[in-house]
Amino acid sequence: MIVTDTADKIKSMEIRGAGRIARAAAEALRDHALSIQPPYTAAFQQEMERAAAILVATRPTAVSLPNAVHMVMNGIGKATTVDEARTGVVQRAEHFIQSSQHAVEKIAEFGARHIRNGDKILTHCNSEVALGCIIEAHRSGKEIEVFATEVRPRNQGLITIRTLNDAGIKTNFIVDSAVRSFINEIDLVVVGADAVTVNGAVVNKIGTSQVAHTAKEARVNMIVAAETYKFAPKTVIGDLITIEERPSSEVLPDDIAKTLPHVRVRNPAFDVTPAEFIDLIITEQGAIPPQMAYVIIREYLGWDIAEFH
Ligand code: RI2
Repeated sequence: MIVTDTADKIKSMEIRGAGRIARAAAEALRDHALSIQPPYTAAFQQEMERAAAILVATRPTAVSLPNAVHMVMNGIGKATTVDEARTGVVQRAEHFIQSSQHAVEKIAEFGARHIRNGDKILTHCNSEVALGCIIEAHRSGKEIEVFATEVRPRNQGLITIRTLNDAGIKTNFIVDSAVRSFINEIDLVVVGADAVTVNGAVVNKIGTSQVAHTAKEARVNMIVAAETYKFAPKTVIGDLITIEERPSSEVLPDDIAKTLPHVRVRNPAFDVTPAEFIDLIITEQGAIPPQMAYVIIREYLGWDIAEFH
């Protein structure tokens, strides 16, 4: 079944990156809506809610995932027939996928303008929007050089350096712990986001906050590329972002771990960078200071506080 298949791929990180998992979930809901034949609207809704719950449960941190699912499920609205409900879901899913792709392009365009000719840019992890900004700057003729971290334990830095290499961008590949050694060569840090909270804190791949601290100490600006659907509506009512802790085997092979009974491997996949470490967040609606996250949540995500009760 398409939903469990997509859910498994998101869980195993075969599909990864906050934007990509959101689009994959929208696609899975659309295809599921088209494949089921429930006898009445309530049964359709129930089955779609079951599928939505499976998708949302895959990875807890990237808020793009529940935001996308919420937007698609809103398509059922007040439908009175199964056909109407199905059409609503399909239309919302298509709309989300298209507007997500459009947002990635817009952010690349805006973000590239923050990159100057001759800049050396540091990026951490593999973010399609952060890379979009860097590649667009290169395409527009700016001579730039990138430092990309390895990103233990899943080594997403490898995907980043392949993409940069394919784009013909001069790139340095460094281990995560070498950031401080190179920070004085860096002009700008550009990263993505899995979630942005109402106070402008950015949740992103583990190590991002260390990069941010290092950059601040060296007076290097850090910008975050994040579509509006990466902003977390429920942080307005006090919800916290759950930081996913992934299997210990990603850090230390099980055969070694079992010889070390007193050692517990910790593997949080994300960390939190407070707003004061971030110069700007670039969204498809333009750049905002992180402290303005609330405006994005209220104006662009369309969440009504009443929905939370
Ligand atoms: P885009 C990724 O999470 C990284 O933390 C990356 O910075 C973030 O999602 C945003 O990625 P993971 O799936 O949406 O690698 O910008 O755990 O591609």
